[in-house]
Amino acid sequence: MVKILVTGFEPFGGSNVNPSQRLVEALAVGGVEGVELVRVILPCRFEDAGRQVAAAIDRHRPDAVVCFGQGSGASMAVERVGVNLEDARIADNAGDQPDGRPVDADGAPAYFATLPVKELARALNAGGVPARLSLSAGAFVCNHVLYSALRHLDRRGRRTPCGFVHVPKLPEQVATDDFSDKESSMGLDTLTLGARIVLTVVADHVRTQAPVPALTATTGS
Ligand code: PCA
Repeated sequence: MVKILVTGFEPFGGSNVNPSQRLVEALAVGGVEGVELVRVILPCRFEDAGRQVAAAIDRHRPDAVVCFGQGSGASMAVERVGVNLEDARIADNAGDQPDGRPVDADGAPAYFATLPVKELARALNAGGVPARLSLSAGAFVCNHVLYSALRHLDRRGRRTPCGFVHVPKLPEQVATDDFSDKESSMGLDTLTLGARIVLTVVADHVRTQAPVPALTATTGS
């Protein structure tokens, strides 16, 4: 079994639901073949979210880390980079609204996600789930979590694949009681299918990266 830490976020920005939380919960039903899931819902708060993902990494020592969060747009967005920047258009759930603050004053400017990002976007599209690559996870709490997780693994000297996927809103989040055109959305079934595809590809990636144990032990004689 490949152990994967999967995270989603609590609702934020006045919504009472977050698609990333819903899809992480939906994964529990039936699980993912060959994968031991460790599921964690993170707070949408700069002060806690990064620390909680780092603590979960230390506690569970996963083979891979896949974080999901609510984005905008019509596609799942596989993020390529986490940046050392917090710059928020809205306040987080603790009322914190940083204006150009670093995630870590002593940290590197950015980290690349270490998941097979192109393979993930390809597999999602091939599986019928609209997906794209994204060059930046923004500068809100999702980016904070991506940067914090990658920095933590780097500091611990671990090569654990780690990355982030932004997902569209749920249909019920964009439906309004007027007759205007609506924002893009993705239903929970498609979101959950997408998450399963992501985790299956990541688990295969871990299996092929894992060092093959020696068939015979050397005696040193
Ligand atoms: N999306 C926000 C934070 C929590 C979430 O689900 C973001 O894109 O930063």
